[in-house]
Amino acid sequence: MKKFTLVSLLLFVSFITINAQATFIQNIKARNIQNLDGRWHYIVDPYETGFVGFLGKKADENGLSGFFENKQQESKSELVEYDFSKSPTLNVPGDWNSQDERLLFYEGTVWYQHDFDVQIKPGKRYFLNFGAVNYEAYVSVNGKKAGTHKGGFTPFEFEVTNLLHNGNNSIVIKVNDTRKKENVPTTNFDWWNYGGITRDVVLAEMSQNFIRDYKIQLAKNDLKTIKGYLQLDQPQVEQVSVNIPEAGLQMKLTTDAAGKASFTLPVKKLNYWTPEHPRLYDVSINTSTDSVHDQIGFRTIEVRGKDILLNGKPVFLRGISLHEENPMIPGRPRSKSDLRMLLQWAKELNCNFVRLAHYPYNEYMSHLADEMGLLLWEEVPVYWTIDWENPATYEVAGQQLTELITRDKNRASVIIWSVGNETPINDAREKFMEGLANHAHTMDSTRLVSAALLVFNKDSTTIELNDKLGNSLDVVSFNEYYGWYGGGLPREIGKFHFQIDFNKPVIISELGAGALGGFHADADTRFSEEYQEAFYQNQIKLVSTIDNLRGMTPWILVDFRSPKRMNPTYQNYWNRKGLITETGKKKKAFFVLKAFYDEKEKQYK
Ligand code: GCB
Repeated sequence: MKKFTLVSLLLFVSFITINAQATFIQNIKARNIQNLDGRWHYIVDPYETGFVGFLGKKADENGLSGFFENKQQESKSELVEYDFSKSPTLNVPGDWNSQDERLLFYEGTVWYQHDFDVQIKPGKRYFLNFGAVNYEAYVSVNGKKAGTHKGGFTPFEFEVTNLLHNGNNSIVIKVNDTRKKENVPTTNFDWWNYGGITRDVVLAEMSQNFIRDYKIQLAKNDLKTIKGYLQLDQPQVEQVSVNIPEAGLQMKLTTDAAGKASFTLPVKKLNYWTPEHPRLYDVSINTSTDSVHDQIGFRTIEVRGKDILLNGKPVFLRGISLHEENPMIPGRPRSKSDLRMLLQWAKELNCNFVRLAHYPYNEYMSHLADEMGLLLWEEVPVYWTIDWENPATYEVAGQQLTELITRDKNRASVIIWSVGNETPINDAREKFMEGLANHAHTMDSTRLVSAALLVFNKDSTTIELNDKLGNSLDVVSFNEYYGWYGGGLPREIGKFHFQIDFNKPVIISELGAGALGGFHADADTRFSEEYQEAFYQNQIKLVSTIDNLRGMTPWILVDFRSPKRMNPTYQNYWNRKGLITETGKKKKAFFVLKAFYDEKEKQYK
């Protein structure tokens, strides 16, 4: 019998209440914004001197001074042991690791400071929005705390109307990217822990009441109905209109007392969004004081038996996995064109699908995928071992999922929410991840939910998938590396077969082998292009025997930096499983996968 302790009761209570509200304005880039990107001063603070006094008290809670005050020496006798104005600068957006040689392996606190001008308009409200800061952010404006945020890959925002003044203003952010057990991701992961303000920072000028959020999509599995809602910031009854002129749709609505209006619109004529014809429609939403424009594509996605149906038609997901890294910098992408380069490479592989592993990417990515015609798998960093029994960990995982779904729910390209990757099978993890899967389904019933699961050897030739988390997922996906990790050499892959205990569509979310671009040898030689090529040839034969196979996202499009890959001859801190080298050269295996995808494309025409 299980013991019912106070701890498990607390766990149970906290495990059912993920906050479904994100704290940022929908589609911030389409609002009246001032971009604060540029060169920001920075101070590396490994001992937290700018925040914690020598007797251990935190400055902000104890009225002590801290670097958030951005103090300048005022008299020649005054002691001030830092000075942002004389400190060097970093590019924002951008990680610190790739901008200062001394910081390549640095994990800890870095302070950022930036001056900016504002002309305050009476009656307006101001919101400071960050695309992402890895991992913890403490934000102050003109010496006063604006707020804090945890989670390195999703947007957050604070209202700063009362903190700003006309003319020059100063913003200071303490960023800390220390890996911690209770964080999501936790202490161990196979990618670079890029710290810093890695995405855009903008200041939005809004009216007193404004359109805070909206969703406009086809109703679940229904090509004939558009369904949606909009939510005002203040609970107020207001006249609003929603227009999609090119589809001949316009509507006048009144919000309820809570400031919300929901609607259903019968479709007259729509060109549905597909990867081949990624048609986007101009959408505008207007109130008496606010308006917002978006470009939205309309498509349905559903599972029927073993099939995935896009607009009612079976589709095979010709995919590839990605990391959000520009290998040429190398570091986090700093612009939309860096991201476009990655998606362009996926197109050259003849993909119609991309897995954005293992965390939420820059929001430009889903906009680009909408434009370029690529379906997306989006994921939260619930990766490997997580502190499964810790309610605070569950909360921050849930919050990242909420923020991701809130941000990308209007993007036609996004078809799958993934609640994690390669997590061990046990009760606490089951509860944790089931909770996340249910949360994703509740927040968005129009998309599919999946997770990259693990498979195990049932005997020396049978690979079994029987993780019961699969019951909570629409599509079962798993990672397997037979021919690279365990399971012998590429030429031995043929001895395996799969036993999949689910009657659902299957996506192989990872398979892959390492190769150093330009290193040629026979197919038994590790890290040769020939080894990787043979691996792909034999893996394609193996996975093609899976009756339910409806897609795959091999690991990975491009070599990426990882502190876990230390072989000095072949790796040198790069994970070499890319089909493309860090200088953009295609390896032999690239062409093997492309040929398979060309075939699949014909088969599913
Ligand atoms: C995996 C992980 C991925 C790693 C990859 C590898 O299973 O999901 O994050 O980078 O294997 O290269 O080992």
